Amino acid sequence: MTAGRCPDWRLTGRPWIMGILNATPDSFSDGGQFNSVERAVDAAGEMLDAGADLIDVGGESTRPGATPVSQQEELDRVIPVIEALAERFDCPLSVDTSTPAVMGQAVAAGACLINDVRALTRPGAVEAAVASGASVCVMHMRGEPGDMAERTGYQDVVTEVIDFLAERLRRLKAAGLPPERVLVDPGFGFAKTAEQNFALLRRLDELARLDAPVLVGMSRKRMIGEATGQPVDRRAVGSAAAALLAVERGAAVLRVHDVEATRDALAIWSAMRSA
Ligand code: PT1
Repeated sequence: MTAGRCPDWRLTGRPWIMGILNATPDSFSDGGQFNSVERAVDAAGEMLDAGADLIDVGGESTRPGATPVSQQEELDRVIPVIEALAERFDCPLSVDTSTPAVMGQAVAAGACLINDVRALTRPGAVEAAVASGASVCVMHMRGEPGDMAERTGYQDVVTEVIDFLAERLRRLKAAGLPPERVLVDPGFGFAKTAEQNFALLRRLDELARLDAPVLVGMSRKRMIGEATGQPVDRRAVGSAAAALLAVERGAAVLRVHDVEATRDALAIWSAMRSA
């Protein structure tokens, strides 16, 4: 029920599908607490039925322009959902947080992966993650969701992202986190223009040469909208296509909303590979 059931991300022969579960008020609240937890459990069940390998639970929106939430609010949103999911399903669970106290409690409640868009840079985050025994995913971004949209000046976005993640890997290794417990993520849509996001996608194989599995999250993001001209609710096909291009370049985990579309795209990839 705890970090013990965390899978070894390297030993699976195929990419993993991580289903996104937003435990934010806009997603699941029009009744009381119990009602919103039940609806989150139902949504997770649907994603698992559709082929998700793990579920990522987040209580803080980190999309561009989002405002921060308090630690207590984050705990109130996320912990009851993780507890309910751990009781109900035996799939691995991930917690999307940058807050040390949330990391510790989420792992105690059943999460085996800490997914931190701030790459464990908050005070106490590295220590909390190491002590938890869980795996961690460290992601590249600049600034905060509220101001990151303006911070897109790079010499070479791909090199800078790789250098940043390599440095975080060294830091985590020094802090005592075994390499098999760390994943890296280029942070699509975090302080990057659409052009920069697609450069990162095209050159993802360079990132995949780091000593860690690569997680990617492009699902329904603005980069998909800019390329397809589609609104956010019609980006499943574009997102699945982007996920497949990432897999072809070495991505190990796909963080997605549209699990069925992603599963079918991966089935084509697997069929081709085994032919
Ligand atoms: C991500 C990610 C995440 N994305 C990881 N965790 C979000 N590891 C939340 C847009 O451009 O990529 N990797 N947790 C969601 N954040 C965004 C960012 C949502 C940009 C939308 C956009 O539309």
